[in-house]
Amino acid sequence: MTSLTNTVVFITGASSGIGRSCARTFAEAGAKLILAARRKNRLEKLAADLKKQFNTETFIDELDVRDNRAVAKFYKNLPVEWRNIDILVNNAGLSRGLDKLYEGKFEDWDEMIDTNVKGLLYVSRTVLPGMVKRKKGTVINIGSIAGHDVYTCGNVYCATKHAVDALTKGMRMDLVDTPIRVCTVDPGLVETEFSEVRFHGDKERAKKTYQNMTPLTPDDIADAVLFAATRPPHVQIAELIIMPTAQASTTLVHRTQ
Ligand code: NDP
Ligand code: 8X3
Repeated sequence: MTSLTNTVVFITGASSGIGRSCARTFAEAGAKLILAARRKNRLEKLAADLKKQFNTETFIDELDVRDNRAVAKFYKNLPVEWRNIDILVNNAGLSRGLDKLYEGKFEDWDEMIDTNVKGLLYVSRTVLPGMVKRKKGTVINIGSIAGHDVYTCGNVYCATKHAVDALTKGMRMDLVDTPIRVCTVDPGLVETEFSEVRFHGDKERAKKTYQNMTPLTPDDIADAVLFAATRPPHVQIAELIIMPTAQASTTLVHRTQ
């Protein structure tokens, strides 16, 4: 495993779920962390915990990845010693609603497209030029099995994750003449706040997503992200698809009852 000492890792959506687990996993491996999300209070708590547990250096700030000006400002405000980002984890993302397309809500569609597709683009467009200039860097996009498959009422969310898959492939092509590596980690069911967000805060409905089966934990995904990030420089992990053992596709989940 490549050492992560003095490595700067930028994780979007670090206030919860997979992003927060990635922060902890990279902190334990000795990296320095730039953590962004809209809920800054959560980032402050996480940074304090990581300092205490692993003596991790962090730079945290509030960021809404949907706002391209805010993304540019976030980067511009980074102290100079934090600008040389070695690893970018494009994790910020969400689903909203589970409706038939002809009954979908415009605001749900806008939020998913603006976050999962445009947010990932804005952050990548901001960070990649520095990586290209320094001839060093790894980008890890958090896609989904929903980027390979479509399920009933998943229409727009699945479309955004198909877009992440296409953008990952496009990035890899555009960077093939550089040492920069581009990877996508594509999980199936992971128990996080994802379903609660999808169902607009309906905790009972969210819980049912993971009922009578063992879902992945966010740490399972963070492990895979760390693995991809720590291969020797000539090894590019292009894609990792990870599902719970009880899941075979977006539509086939074995439940014990
Ligand atoms: P969580 O809801 O637990 O975490 C989502 C994170 O994204 C939060 O930290 C949230 O922070 C952040 N986020 C959302 N919108 C924005 C925004 N506009 N700007 C900045 N940050 C934002 O869900 P997960 O951890 O599960 O989701 C992480 C990624 O994993 C997503 O891309 C999701 O699509 C993907 N994924 C999840 C799966 C699952 O089953 N859970 C499976 C496959 C993929 P805040 O609200 O503070 O801004
Ligand atoms: C989240 C996984 O199957 O709920 O991306 O769409 S799924």
